[in-house]
Amino acid sequence: MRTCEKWFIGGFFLLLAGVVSGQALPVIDVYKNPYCGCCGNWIKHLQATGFSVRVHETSDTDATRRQLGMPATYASCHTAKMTIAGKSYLFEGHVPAGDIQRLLREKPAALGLAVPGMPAGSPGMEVPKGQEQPYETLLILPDGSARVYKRHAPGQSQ
Ligand SMILES: [Cu+2]
Repeated sequence: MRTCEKWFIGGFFLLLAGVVSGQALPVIDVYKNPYCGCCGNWIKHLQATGFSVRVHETSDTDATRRQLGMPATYASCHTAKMTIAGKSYLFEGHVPAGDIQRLLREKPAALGLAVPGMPAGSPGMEVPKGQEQPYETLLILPDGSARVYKRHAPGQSQ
């Protein structure tokens, strides 16, 4: 086999692996205000990681958050929902895709993840270097309490 053929076949399988792993990531339903720019940037961040996103526009994100069951204490600009194997998780705010992937692996007994507020430097909230703030991704437990799931240092949004 000539080298170029090997490269071609190798490339094909890499592409196939990419497609398969992309499809393995579940769909995330995102509820956001139509005028929210940083919500749109967070959606792009999810898509770049391989998640499929369905966007639902709402003029009242507080009401949507309440309906979905995310406690208002952890509020941010958008709420998302993902269902895997009959189990649903909620994501509030600018949660890094890497934390969602970890949740998919660990499947904890939890309501979901939240990054309350809109910390500068979180995915979708990109700011010039040096202006990022540290933030935490919280694991929201079924009783509504929270524990730190991941600490994010300034400059590493993932
Ligand atoms: Cu935001």
